[in-house]
Amino acid sequence: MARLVIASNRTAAPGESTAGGLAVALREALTERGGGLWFGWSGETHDSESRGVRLISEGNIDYALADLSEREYEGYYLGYANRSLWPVCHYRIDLARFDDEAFETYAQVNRRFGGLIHGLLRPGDRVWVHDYHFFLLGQELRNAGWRGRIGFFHHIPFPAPEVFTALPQHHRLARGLADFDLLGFQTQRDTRNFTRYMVEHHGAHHLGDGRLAVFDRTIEARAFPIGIDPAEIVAFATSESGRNDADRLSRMLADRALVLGVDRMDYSKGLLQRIQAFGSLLDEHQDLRGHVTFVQIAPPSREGLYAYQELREELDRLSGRINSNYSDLDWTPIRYLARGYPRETLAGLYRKARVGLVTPLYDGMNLVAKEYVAAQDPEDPGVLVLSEFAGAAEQLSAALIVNPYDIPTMAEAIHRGLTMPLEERRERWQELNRAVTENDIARWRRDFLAALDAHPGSEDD
Ligand code: ADQ
Repeated sequence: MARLVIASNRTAAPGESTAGGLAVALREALTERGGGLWFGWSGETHDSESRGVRLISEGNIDYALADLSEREYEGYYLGYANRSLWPVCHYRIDLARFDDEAFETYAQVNRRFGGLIHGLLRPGDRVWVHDYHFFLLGQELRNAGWRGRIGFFHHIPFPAPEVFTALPQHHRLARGLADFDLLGFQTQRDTRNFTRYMVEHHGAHHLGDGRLAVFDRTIEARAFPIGIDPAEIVAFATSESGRNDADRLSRMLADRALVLGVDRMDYSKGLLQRIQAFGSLLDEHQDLRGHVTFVQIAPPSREGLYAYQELREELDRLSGRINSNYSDLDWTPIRYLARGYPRETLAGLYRKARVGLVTPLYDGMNLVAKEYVAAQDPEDPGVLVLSEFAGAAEQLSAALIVNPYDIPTMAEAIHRGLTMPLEERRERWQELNRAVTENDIARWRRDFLAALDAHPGSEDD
């Protein structure tokens, strides 16, 4: 079997704290293939432009880690990736900054990393590149002389062409993307957006079966919805530490129902609207006051960016206002915890929550929605309230689907979740759990890698 070589901005190398869904998924993909190589940024920055990679091995996985200079970190990571591409892909052109110098640094890092990876490749390797940090990595590998297959998976939304073209450098990005052989997206929605963009702006021709002829190349664009490992989440939720942490929370809640949100602190996650909806629930349903508690877990991320600092301040203000309106001697309506928790703890809390609120304004997939479903007690499951703009809504239609901008309707969905009869909760959960189990993480990586293996391929394969 061909060796798998993965490139993503961060890795799950020993000592890394990035234990999110993506890192777990990619580690499993490598382990299942009998090992392989995983390239990424080490997380270290230096004053000077340091070169080269550090190699570490763990089990059958070799990690190749490269540092960034301070200038690269500013321009590539904080700048173009997270101040231009992230907001545009999440339909927030208003928050995007377009800076040619940041783009040039982004392109330089893709070039430097492309050269480093190329030096590690062997004939016949399958290269799988991840996410918006590396739009130009396929092109740089081609420039360095690599003719083998390269796949790309886009974890975040691919917006409508009318939005993507706001990026002043979108032509260069498109040319770079066309050097991948297979491009994977989370949803049909994203695949359609990308295809329409390539057809309308770059004269791509449909060749059938998701294949496109563009820039003198044949590429394939398809949806591969990412999933989770449901058995692992069940094991976490029922583990001793998962149950202990849920019990600690239960003591604080007394007999009150729990409404739970778990997100990275990001403006795409709809946190302000969600808190407003909970406030509106308390405004409209006096009987719930004192009987329901909303816990929002949201560890800060990308704190070097102004938009994120501002969000944090607004969250503090808004939750503080609702709490000061409604708190009583023995009840605080909103508990907002700005920190991360171990996965066992999160799974234990998911299982405890009567309502799981996953209401992003836009999201590639959203693994929290799937983790919430997997963690439920089949005999007494909670209710998922899910944004129609999360990629997960394409598969999880048995959730209570809401428009996250529609605050009163979201408040009513929370109310419906809190009062839903057991039988309906069970029926909905069974359907949701089937979707989560059928589209699990193993299927995602197998389908993607099988499609990459089946691609007509390139001359050196
Ligand atoms: P994210 O935007 O990070 O990922 P999401 O998929 O919901 O969003 O979460 C990733 C992981 O982080 C989950 O496994 C979750 O358990 C964990 N996590 C979230 N909050 C946490 C907390 N407070 N403490 C500890 N862990 C926490 C991007 C895209 C998504 C896409 C994923 C995977 O934005 O749309 O689903 O990649 O492709």
